[in-house]
Amino acid sequence: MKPAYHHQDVEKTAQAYWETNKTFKVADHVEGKQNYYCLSMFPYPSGRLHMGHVRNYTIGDVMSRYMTMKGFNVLQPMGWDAFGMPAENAAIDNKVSPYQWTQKNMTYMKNQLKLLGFGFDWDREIATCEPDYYRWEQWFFTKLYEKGIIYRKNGIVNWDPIDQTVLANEQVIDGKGWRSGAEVERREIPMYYFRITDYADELLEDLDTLTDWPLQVKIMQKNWIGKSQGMEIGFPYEDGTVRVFTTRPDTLMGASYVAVAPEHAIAQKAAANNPELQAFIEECKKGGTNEADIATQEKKGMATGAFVTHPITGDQLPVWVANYVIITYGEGAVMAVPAHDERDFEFATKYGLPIKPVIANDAEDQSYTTWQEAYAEHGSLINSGEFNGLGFEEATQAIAKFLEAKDLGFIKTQYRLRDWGISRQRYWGCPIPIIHCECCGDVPVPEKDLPVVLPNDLIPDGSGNPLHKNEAFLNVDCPKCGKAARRETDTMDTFMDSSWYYARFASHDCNTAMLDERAEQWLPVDQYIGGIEHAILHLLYSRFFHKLMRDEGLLGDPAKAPKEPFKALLTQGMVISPSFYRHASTGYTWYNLDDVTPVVKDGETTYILNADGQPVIYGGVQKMSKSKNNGVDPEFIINEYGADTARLFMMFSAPPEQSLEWSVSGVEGAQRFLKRLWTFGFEFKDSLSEKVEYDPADKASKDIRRVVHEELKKALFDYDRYQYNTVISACMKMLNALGELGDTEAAKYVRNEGFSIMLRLLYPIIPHVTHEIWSNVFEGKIETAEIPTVDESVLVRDEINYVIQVNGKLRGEFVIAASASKEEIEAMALTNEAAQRHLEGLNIMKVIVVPKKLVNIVAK
Ligand code: ANZ
Ligand code: ZN
Repeated sequence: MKPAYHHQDVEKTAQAYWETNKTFKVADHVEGKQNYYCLSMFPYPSGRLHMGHVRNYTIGDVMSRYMTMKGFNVLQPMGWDAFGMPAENAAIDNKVSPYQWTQKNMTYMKNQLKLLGFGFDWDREIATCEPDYYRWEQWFFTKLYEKGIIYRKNGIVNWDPIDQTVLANEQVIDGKGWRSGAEVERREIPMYYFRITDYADELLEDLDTLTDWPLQVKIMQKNWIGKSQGMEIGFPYEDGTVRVFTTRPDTLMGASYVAVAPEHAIAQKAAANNPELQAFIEECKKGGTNEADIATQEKKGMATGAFVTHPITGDQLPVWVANYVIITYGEGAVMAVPAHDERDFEFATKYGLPIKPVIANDAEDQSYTTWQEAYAEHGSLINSGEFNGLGFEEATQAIAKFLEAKDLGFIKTQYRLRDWGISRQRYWGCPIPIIHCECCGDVPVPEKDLPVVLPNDLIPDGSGNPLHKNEAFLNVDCPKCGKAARRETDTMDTFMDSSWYYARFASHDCNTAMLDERAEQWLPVDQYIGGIEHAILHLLYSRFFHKLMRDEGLLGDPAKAPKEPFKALLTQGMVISPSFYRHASTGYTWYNLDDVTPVVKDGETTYILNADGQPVIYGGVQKMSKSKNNGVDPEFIINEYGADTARLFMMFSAPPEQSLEWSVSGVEGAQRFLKRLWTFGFEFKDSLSEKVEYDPADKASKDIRRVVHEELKKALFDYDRYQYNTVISACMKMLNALGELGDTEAAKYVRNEGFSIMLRLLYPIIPHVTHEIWSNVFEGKIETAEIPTVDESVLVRDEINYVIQVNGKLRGEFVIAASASKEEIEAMALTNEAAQRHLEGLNIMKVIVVPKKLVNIVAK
């Protein structure tokens, strides 16, 4: 009797087999096999997997299983990015510790990952909130602190004056604290910074070595690093010099004032006896630290009353405080050239400051009353005295020479990239291993005292970091002088935790060092897979960490270690789905697809809510998200249709890098294919295991065999370029072709061979059902089967189709043996009935044979 396809049973059996046989446990070295490291970005343990995870990890799993079948020793690990803010928020809401909440989520999500059949080596599981892991992060911190790569300085944070706490950028909504609603202030506090700017050039240059990364990601990294060639120019005044950074030194003669950031020393000094200026500076500090907001806000400023001297003309230029100048970029001051800089133009127009054009402008109207006309590309200099007529390059050189002689300027490269501030004024993170001593200052925790363990049982209440009130954590003796001292309560940016986990997977259980020689064996990661949302920060910080670890000697000889952590990168597209909403008093209310029914009337589709029968508005197809309530719960899909269906649907509906639109009919279609596959396997179960001889004389079977190998050839090509959707269509064609086989010996042979090829091609994508079918009809286990190879001899056709043209027009066709001679082909064409009809009454002038394609008969 043929069993029916019950996905629950099939998936349970396969998963149990993998578990018992430790199928995905990987040794660090296997004789005769090359290592291959396939890594998917580890998730934040938010509670449940979403479809984005399912897609990401399915792609990784398909790659890993495919590479295993190709004979590689494949590492595919998984872990948890387990520190972070959501756990603190959940703790506040549910009165459980972030640790408990996170643990519960990890357990739940691990089970979900298992239900999806992903072949992770769970023995290497990492959770960043465990001391075994973060201990080494702390150790590395102390090393880098001693080297000076980590240093302490004041940084600016968002301060919520009501909750008395520091807010992350995403907790500032329209300039107000997300919980308190209080107007957020900018505050300066001491923080720890990584000197990532020391590596800016290397991070930029090595992008060129990443030939298997999406161009788009490399461009984003490049822009983020933002290398600008320019000049630092000094504007002297009685107490010193205001330094500015400019990318347009050629416009120096057009500088009509100097604008400084509110935090700039000259502004602070001027404000000391100017209450109005003081108030303005305070005003500027409101509204958070987000740079995009700073750039787009209305330009505001106030004169300081101070003047500086123009380094060439000697003119006195007023110094203004301006809200568009950022203290953390360049020198925190700009030479304002209103004729040629949009922001300066807006500001000068508003406050009546002079606008002096110094670059020749093509525009007809030279009045400079609006920005568009003032704008100039590089051009030749005007109104610039001795520099008139020079172009950008010459002017830059000449001005540099002039200023260098007076020690008031030099050519400089500036990066947009800032040093990376890693202090977070939060509880649920890796403690910064520093002890503050009144006598000795900041003392790094000695290696023997690591890890600094974060107490697991605190429950934050929204009023700041609970470590502040935790005496047991706070009080410690100074490692240097032994006097009573205090622990740092800030924790590390969670981007630090995720910057080196890829390396730790290799040395996951090493308790004597951060990494050991196994990291050398596995790195770089051969294939990294994750969302485009990590294109900038996560990838940049990981690349940076990699270089730091290399320079620390943690990856073997630094001269020989790989320069980059991730050889190839794939950024998977979004999972999108229709959205529906209604206007509500507080904005929008979003409704799930499941709660909505389409109504088609006069060819137009509208939607009603099932609950009340009233209309809802179609919001278009959007990225699945909680906020739009348009998500589909993977667990529901697994229960209802099975993991294989979910995996097949995801891989079939779009190539990995494109967005994938959720569709119930698509999911159902995927399941139907699985059932056909299943039915076919069990229908021919007995004949598939029969040993039979192939007979090439059986033409019908031979043709089908050729189709199988043709499709196999395409599928293998597509596997290597990650086009899994077309791999699947090739398999569908194979199954159709195999269905047409007869009952001869040769047919049985071809069915046997073809079905085995097809199952192996599908195994990486739908491992459960192929496991079960294989176990029933073939010998051994599919897990140890090799990827099928194309038999080129099967592809050789022994008959060829020709078309016949008479005077260039298509008139007929015929089939002839591939071995036929030119004469035989001509004869066949000329005797063809259809051709003869068109040749009646004509004289044949010439017969042209294009091999394997056509015969053209020229006649008059
Ligand atoms: C004069 C000038 C004339 C400028 C002109 C531009 C156009 P990038 O290319 O991004 O490096 N700038 C310098 N420091 C700043 C700060 N702390 N806050 C805000 N703006 C600052 O930008 C460099 C340009 O940004 C510099 O060149 C400076 O304005 C401004 F026709 O100087 B420029
Ligand atoms: Zn001390």
